[in-house]
Amino acid sequence: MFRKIAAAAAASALFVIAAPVSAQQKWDMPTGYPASNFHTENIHQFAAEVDKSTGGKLKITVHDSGSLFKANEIKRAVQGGQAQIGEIIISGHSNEDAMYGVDSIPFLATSYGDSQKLWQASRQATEARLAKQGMKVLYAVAWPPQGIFSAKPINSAADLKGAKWRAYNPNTSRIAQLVGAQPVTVQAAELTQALATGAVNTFMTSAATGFDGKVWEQVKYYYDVSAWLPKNLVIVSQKAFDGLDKSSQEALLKAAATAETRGWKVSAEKNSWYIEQMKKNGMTVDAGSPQLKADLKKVGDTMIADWAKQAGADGQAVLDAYRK
Ligand code: PCA
Repeated sequence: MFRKIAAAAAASALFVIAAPVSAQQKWDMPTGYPASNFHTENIHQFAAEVDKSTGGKLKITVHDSGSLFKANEIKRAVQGGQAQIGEIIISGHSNEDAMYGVDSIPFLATSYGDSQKLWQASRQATEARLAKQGMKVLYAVAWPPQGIFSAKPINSAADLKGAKWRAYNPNTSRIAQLVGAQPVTVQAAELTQALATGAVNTFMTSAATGFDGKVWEQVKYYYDVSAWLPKNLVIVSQKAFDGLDKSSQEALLKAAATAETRGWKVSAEKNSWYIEQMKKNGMTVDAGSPQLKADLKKVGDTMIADWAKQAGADGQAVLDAYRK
C-alpha cells in the first residue's frame, strides 16, 4: 500500500515537473467585430500562425462579434484574467486615460501615413499605461478613415443638430455634443439593430463598418471626410504571456509583428472596395461640402486643444514627436 502511494506521488511529482514544458496552452480571444471584418480575418491568420509556429503548443480560440465579452468589456476581461488575450478599440477607453484617445481626434491624423506616424509617436506611452494595468500590447491596426453616415443629406454641421448620433467611443460622443446632436453609445455588433429600430440615424465610422452593418438599408448618404483613423489593439495579459515558454513567447511576438504589417496594408487596400460597396448598394457617396469640412475642422481644433490639456506633458510630448 505504502509503496503504491509513494509510486503515485513520485509519478505525479514527475508530471508536475514535466507539465510546463509539454503543456498545451489554450487561450480565449474575445473580439468585437464580425467574422468577415478585415481585423477579424487578420486575427484568424495571426492565431493560425501562432498555432503553426509554436508547433501546436499555443491554441487561440477567437470569439468574434462581442460573443464572449462585449467590445467595451474586453479590456477589463483581459485585465482581470477572464480572457488571456483580446482585441480592443483603444479610443473606447479614453475616459480612463486621455492618451488612449489620441487616434480619434478629428483632423489630427487623417491618412494612413500620418496615422502610422501618430502610432509611432504614442506607442510607448500607450504601452506603458497598459503595462501598469497588467497588459502587453501585441499589435495595432488602423481602421479605414472615418466619414459621416446619415439618413438625410448633410451640407453643414448645422444639419447635424438634433440627429440621433451613434457613438462608439468618448470622442465620437464629444463630437455629437459639439454639433448639437444626441449621442447614443452603440457597439458595432449592435449597429444594424439600432438603425432598424430608429434608435440612431447618423454616425461617424469607416466604410468597413458601414459594409459590415449593411447600413444602406436605413442610411443613404456617406460623406467621406476622412477625419481620423482609430486603431484596434491586440493585447495579452502579462501573466498569461509570462506563463508561456520562451520559444512560444518569441513565436507570438513574431506573429504579432507580421499581423501588424499585414493589417495596416489590408486596411488601406480594402478601403476603396468598401466605398464601392456603399455605392453599389445605392448610397450617395460624397467628399463633403467645403462648409461641412470647415465646420468639422473647427470641432477638431477644439478637441485637439482639449486633449492637449487633458493629456498634460505626456500628451504634449506625443504631439511634438508626431509633428516633428
Ligand atoms: N468601426 C468601428 C470603430 C471604427 C470603425 O471604423 C465602429 O464603428 O464601431
